[in-house]
Parts: sequence; C-alpha cells; structure tokens
Amino acid sequence: MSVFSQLNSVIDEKGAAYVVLIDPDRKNENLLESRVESANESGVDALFVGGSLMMDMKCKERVKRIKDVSNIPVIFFPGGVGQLNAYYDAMLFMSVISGRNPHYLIGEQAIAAPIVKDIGMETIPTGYILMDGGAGSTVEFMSGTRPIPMNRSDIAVAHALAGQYLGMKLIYLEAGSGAKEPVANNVVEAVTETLDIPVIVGGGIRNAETASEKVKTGASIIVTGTVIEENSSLMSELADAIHWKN
Ligand code: 1GP
Repeated sequence: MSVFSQLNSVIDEKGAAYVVLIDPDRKNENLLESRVESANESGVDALFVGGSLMMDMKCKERVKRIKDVSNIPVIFFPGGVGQLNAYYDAMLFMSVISGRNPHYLIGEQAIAAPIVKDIGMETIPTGYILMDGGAGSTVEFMSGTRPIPMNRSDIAVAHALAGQYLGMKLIYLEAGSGAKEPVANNVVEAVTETLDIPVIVGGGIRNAETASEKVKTGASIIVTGTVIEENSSLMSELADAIHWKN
C-alpha cells in the first residue's frame, strides 16, 4: 500500500493522523534514534523529515539513521532539493503556492523531478500555504515569500482551492516552525469546509488542547516539531488528542 493510502486509512479510522517533524540537521545529531523510538511507541502515524536550513553535510546520513530505526513511514518534507536521497519512503512533492517566487513554485521541483524518477520514490502532490504565525519563520526568509496574514482566511481559502484544482492531493497550512501562534481555528475551518482534499496543519502547535482544536475544526493531519524537540514525552498525549475517533 502506498504511504498516501496509509495516511488516508489512518484519517478514516482515527479521525486524523499525527505526524512528528524531525529536522535532520546538526542540532539533532545525538537525539535522532531516541526520538524515532519514542515516535514508534507513542502512536505517531508517520515522520516528516526535512528543514529549511542545513548547517552541515550529514543530512543523508541522518535520514538513513532515522529510516533504520523507524517502523512508521519516513516522508521527505523538502526544504530543498539538496536534502533529497533514497532513504525516504515517500515525499511531499510540494509547491509554495501561497508565494510568488517562481523558484519555489516550480524551479526546485524541476531540479528534483528527474532524480525522484531515478530513485522511484512515491510522490504526494502537496500545496504549501505559509500563514503568518508571528515569528518571522525560517521558511519565509529562505523561500523569499510573504506569508498570508492570519486574519485573511479568504486569501488562504482562495490559494487552497487553487491548489486543489491544480491537482494537489494535500494542502499544508503552515504557520512556520516555532510560530508564536498556530494557524487560527477560523482559517482551518474556512479552508477545510471549502476543500474536498485533506488538510495538514502545522507550526506552533505545542499541546494536546491546541491539536484537538485543529482536528475539531477540520484538520486531517497535525504536525508538531519544536515541542517534541523540547519534550518528546508529549507525543502520546498529542497522538491521543489527534486520534479523536479512538
Ligand atoms: C513546521 O509545521 C511544522 O513546518 C512544525 O512546526 O516546529 O512549530 O511544531 P513546529
């Protein structure tokens, strides 16, 4: 079964899926295996692996280490084509559709596509929408795109719908890693009410209560990164809150 089908089965059965983001960067050098083991044991449905900025050359080596320990799907969440390698089970084939920077709309994708074909990796077409989470995110800087103001759910809906009509299979509503404020409930609600495809919500989600609000307002997949880097014991609690049908 494809990774995308597995995610959809989890969404059907449990109400929503829980994904932990692991940044394969230097800062996590000594914690990778323990974090993946915690995810294996805590009801996490998949790992996203990637980041906007790599501070050394060991990304590929770290992805292999993650894959060796993980018993859940390891999905590439691309910060850039430099992080592409054969150790992932699948990748979000992403375009920053909230932005107007052609390099992140189609440039990186065209560089990556022949390599992805050569590897034979599963691709999940994903429209990435950056919302303003109030923290001036790394992705805002690195992608050279402006986030959508959080009080403009209409703009978020228009971009999400355009992504759906372009054939995206998922929409990622992102407040940016370490956001002060996660994507607002009314934005999640407006987008998920309008769309027919599953919506991922991430950025600034720091506790089970917030995660629960996002799934109640329509999110199908919740991503947490920063809070797990600080305290991996929160994974079980977050998984329980997100799997609301259980
Ligand atoms: C970032 O949405 C993810 O792309 C996770 O954000 O690190 O704030 O949990 P946090």
